[in-house]
Amino acid sequence: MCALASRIAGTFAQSTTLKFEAENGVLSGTTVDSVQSGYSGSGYVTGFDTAGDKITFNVAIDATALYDIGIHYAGIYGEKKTTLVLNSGSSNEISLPATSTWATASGGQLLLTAGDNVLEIISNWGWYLVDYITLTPAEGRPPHQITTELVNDESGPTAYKLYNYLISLYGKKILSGQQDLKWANWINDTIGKTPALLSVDLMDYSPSRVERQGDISTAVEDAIAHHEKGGIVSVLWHWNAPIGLYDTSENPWWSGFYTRATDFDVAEALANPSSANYTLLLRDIDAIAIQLKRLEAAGVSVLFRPLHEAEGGWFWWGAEGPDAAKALWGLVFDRLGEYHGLSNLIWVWNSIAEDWYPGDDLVDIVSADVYAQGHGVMSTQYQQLLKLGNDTKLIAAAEVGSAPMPDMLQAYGADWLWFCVWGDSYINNDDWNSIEVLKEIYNSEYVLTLDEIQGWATS
Ligand SMILES: [Ca+2]
Repeated sequence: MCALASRIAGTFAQSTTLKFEAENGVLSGTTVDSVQSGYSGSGYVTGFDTAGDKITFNVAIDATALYDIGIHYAGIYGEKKTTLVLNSGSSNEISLPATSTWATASGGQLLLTAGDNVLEIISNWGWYLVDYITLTPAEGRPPHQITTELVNDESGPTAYKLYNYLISLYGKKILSGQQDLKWANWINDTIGKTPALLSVDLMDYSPSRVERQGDISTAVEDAIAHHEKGGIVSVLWHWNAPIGLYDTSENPWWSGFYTRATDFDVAEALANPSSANYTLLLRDIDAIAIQLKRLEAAGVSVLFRPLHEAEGGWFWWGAEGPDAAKALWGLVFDRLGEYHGLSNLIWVWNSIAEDWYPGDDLVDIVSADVYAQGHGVMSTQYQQLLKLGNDTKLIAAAEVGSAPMPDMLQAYGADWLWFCVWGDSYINNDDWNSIEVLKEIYNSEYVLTLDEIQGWATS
């Protein structure tokens, strides 16, 4: 009875939300005010007008646990961002939407350790008011409910072999991944381990590049070589705009996947299926189909990630907003799946925002590209993707600057299925990934490398 009673008491204590008034924190470059009514306690903190202005909260915790962070704030000067830093470690950027009065923004989840913790709220965009923060022990998550069917009816045994293997790993391990064969080889030479997953770019198969530079890409050969070593292949496509490249010194033709480098209007092209520009979209998709068919013929299952980072708007396929991007996704999906009958593709979507999501029936895996230094677990993005796919879709960190630390991934329950570090100036740069840290990650039991996944395609 006694043990049970104490356990119930402990459970009760842990489920209590802890509240910390901003005005009781340690202020640096910030001040307490009370003009905006409706605040809690004796006031709120304002004056985030210079980089480094902050509030420091000293938080004592009984037992190490994951907490949901709430920030009670007023965004009366418009949409802002703040930076949340735990124990002088990795930082999280938190969105503070515009509000006319007090509201609560989610600060994501943080793993607080038993004893004293230091939480800092640092200016970032500045110009917001902070009333208090809350820390609530995170609730346990029900098991993932990953759908067993791929979205493309044409999907064959090759695609299912990979998909079923991925499902079997999800939540248990993370696949190491690297962009470009050159850098995968560099990891092997430097760390003594080879990434399980290789990502290649179909960029140089874009017809507007082939027109100018000829057939120079080796992406398909690289992918087949990795496949033949028992590896997993991911494919993205920096789709050079079909036409309308400015080709100036600031925006040369080879940067033609950027919005800034072309006047190609994807919304207009899609709205006019009889137009020359619509025909050029099909021409380009068909050119890519030829390459994907070579992979299909070689027995390669492809984690296919076209139209990546659409929501950023910096690539032309995202420049005209979510409706055009989703329509283009639908066109690529139908053309490659139904028209060309490709059976080896697993469709990887790469934007987080809900209004950009093509829908559960057009996406197999949801993913995000995250460029933040410090080997953080990208918990906020993981939680957003869980919600986006209603926890029925596998989740991948399709591009990262810094590889995530495996012990933290497990502590946070951030079940990214793979991480893939971008190439030159990220994987080989101490600011993003030191060799020492890469060795720790690549030698972790939680991280799968090429030697550890042998046989997945044949077993
Ligand atoms: Ca307050």
